[in-house]
Amino acid sequence: MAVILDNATVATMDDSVEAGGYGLIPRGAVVIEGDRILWAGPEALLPDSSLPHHDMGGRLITPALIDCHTHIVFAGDRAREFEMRLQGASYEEVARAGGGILSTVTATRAATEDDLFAQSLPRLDAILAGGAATVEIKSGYGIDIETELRMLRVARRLGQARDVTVTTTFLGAHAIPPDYRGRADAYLTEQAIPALRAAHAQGLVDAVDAFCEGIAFTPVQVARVFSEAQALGLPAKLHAEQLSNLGGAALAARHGALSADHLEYLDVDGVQAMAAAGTVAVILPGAFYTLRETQAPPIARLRAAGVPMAVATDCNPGSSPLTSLTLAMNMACTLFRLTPAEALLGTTAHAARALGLTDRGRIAPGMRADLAVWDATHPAELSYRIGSTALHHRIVGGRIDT
Ligand code: DI6
Ligand code: FE
Repeated sequence: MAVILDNATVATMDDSVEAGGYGLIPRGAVVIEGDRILWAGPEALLPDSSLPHHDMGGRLITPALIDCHTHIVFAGDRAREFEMRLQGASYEEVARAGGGILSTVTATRAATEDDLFAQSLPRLDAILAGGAATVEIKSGYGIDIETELRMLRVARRLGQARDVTVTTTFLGAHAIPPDYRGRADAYLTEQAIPALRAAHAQGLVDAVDAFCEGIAFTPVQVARVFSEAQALGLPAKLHAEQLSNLGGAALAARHGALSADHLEYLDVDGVQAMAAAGTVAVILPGAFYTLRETQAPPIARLRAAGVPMAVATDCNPGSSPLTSLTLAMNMACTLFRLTPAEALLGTTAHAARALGLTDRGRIAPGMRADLAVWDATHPAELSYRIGSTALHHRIVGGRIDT
């Protein structure tokens, strides 16, 4: 049975937003049936106003938010490393000294599946409490076959435990384990690629990512991982140009990747390659902020080239212990000069595209009825607030009051 959500301002994020708006309908209504949107438009034009109504109390309705880049499955924390960095150690120095990602690997390997689930669930809940209904979760703190599979099982379980779509990304090429130091290719051959094959065979993988960086994997090694992903029919993503420029974004674009993420050190060639391939630029201001990075991604160039930009939390224990998408949007505006409309597009329509999902991220007929209802009158308010959320409630798969 269809229902009407009325007495609302509706930010559809429809195609007109590419021209700078929100697809805003001031006295708007949305009609949903089952898990789909049937209709959205001005209240005065409702096709059948005899259907049951839910009064939204004049609130703002947007597509439910999408966090398209997280690492929320991990054990332990890295607060001590935060202290070390504040005393002058760089992220790379901590990593080269065996801390950083590898310290989370030690904690994650030691955790049971239930423990990992219990430690990760509050992070998922925090992201959902900020208005999200789709969350991508990466592996990459196991970096051995058994623990990578365990992380991905936990990610799938998280998706079943809450009203959310979880998509999983295999990130076996995240760091080189201590026993493979100086032998990254052997690690890929003996652990990462077999782990990817096994995880894929068990239905645990939706996409494949890698960390292309001086402290991680070279472009040639990343290309090996991408070839394997391609052989399995899985889309690629890449942590690229976060700390230095290795041409990772162009490599990702050549492999038809859904997205290249971080991009602080992206150059003009990388921008052009992404534009030509339609690769989404996922902007992660939480990591920029936490690492006190000073070089911002080339937002003006990306915008001018028409590269779609997404915004995500990058929630992880090292470089971005952030569970608020609206705070990520705020940082994207204040630190990187995205407009609030671009920031919201970045956590809705463009985030969907960064995950290869075509059924969400905008309010339009046929799309999933994943909506966020906000105590706000204008969508710029979502990017404007710091440290509080205006979320009133989420509607997930058409279920009201979740
Ligand atoms: N870049 C990041 O920002 C995260 N992973 C990556 O490749 C950080 C992961 C961590 O420090 O635990
Ligand atoms: Fe990341």
